[in-house]
Amino acid sequence: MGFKVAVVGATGNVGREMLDILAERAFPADEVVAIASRRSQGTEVSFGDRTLKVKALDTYDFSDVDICLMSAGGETSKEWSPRIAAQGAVVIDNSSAWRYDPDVPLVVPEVNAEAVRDFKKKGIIANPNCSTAQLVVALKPLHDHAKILRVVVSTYQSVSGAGKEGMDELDRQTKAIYSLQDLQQNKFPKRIAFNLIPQIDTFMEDGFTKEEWKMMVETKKMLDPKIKLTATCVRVPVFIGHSESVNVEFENPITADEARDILRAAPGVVVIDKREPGGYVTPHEAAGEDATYVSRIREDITVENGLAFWCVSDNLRKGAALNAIQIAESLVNRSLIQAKKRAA
Ligand code: A2P
Ligand code: 11C
Repeated sequence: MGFKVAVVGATGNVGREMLDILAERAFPADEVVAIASRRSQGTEVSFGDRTLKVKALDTYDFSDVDICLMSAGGETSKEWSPRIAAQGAVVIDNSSAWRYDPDVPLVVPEVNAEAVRDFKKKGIIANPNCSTAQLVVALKPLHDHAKILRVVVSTYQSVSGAGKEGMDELDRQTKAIYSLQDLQQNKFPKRIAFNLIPQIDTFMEDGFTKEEWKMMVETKKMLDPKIKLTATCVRVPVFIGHSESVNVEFENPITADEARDILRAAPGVVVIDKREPGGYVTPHEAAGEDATYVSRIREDITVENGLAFWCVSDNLRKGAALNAIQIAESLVNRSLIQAKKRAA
C-alpha cells in the first residue's frame, strides 16, 4: 500500500513544484491531496497529467494522511504543523518556523540524511532555507576532505524565493517600465526590475538580515557548529535560480583540482568549470534542474588554505520542493514510516 501525501500551499511556487516533483519521481503515493487557503478552495492545480481540486486547510481532516509537505509560510506552519503531526502525519515543513527547534531535525539528505530518524520528537522535519540548501550540498564534501573553518558567501537570489507575489512584482515592474507606466512596489522594499536589493527578510539588531542569519545558523546545525559563516544576501531581477559567490577557508590544504574531483564525485553536485567564456552555470540554465552546479573553482591565495567558487541551483527545487521530497524518500527508504490503514 502506498502513502497518502498532502501538499499544503499547493497553489504557491513551492507547492506546485512539490506536486510536479512527486509526479516526476513517481513517489510511492496512492493519493495526493492539494491544500491551500480558503481563497483557493475548488480551484485546480496540476499533478502529473491530472488535475487536483484544491481543498481548504482549515476544514481538512488529516487523520488518514501519512506525509504532509508544508509550504504555506511560517505563520501557517506554526499554527498547523503541530496539529497535523498530532493527527499522525509526518510534517516536512519548508518554512523557517521549526528549523531552529532542537527537537526538529533540519535535513539536506546529501549532508545529514540520518537526522531524519529524530522526527518522532515533534513529528516535524524542517527543510532549510533555499540559499543554505545549495550551499551545504557543495560544502559538505569539501568539509569532509579538508575541514572548513570559515565561509564568506554573497548571494544573488531570484524573486521566486519571495513567493509568487515576488515573481509577479518583477513581471509587472518590467512591463511597466517598457510601457512607461507608474511602477507599483508592494513586495520588495525597492524597485527590483533592472535593479538589485541588498536586503532579504528583515533586519536584525546587529545589522545582518534574517536571511543572512539563517544561512549561518542552518549551516552550523546541519554541517558543523564550529564553522564560522558570514553572508550578504542580495535579491536580483532573476525569476528562478539562486547564485552564490563562496570563499572558504580550510584547516587543511586543498587544491582547486582536488576540490573539482571531490565535487564531481559528490551527490547532488554537478561541476561545470571550464576556464573560458561561458564555461560556468548561470541561474537560467539551473532553473528546472535538480543539481547544485559548481563553477569557477579556484584557489584563494589571500588565506593559507582557501578556495573560491560559484554555486547555482533552482531555489524552488533543491532549495525547497525537491529537498522536501528527498526527505520523504529518506524516511521511506529507511522504513521509518508506514502507510496508515485506510478504508479501500
Ligand atoms: P493561497 O494561494 O490560497 O493563498 P507562495 O509562497 O508562492 O506565495 O505561496 C504560498 C502558499 O501558501 C499558497 O499556496 C497559499 O495559498 C498558501 N497559504 C498562505 N496562507 C495560507 C493559510 N492561512 N492557509 C492555507 N494556505 C495558505
Ligand atoms: C528568499 N530564501 O529567497 C528566501 C525564501 O526561510 O524559507 C525562503 C525563506 C525561508 O527570499
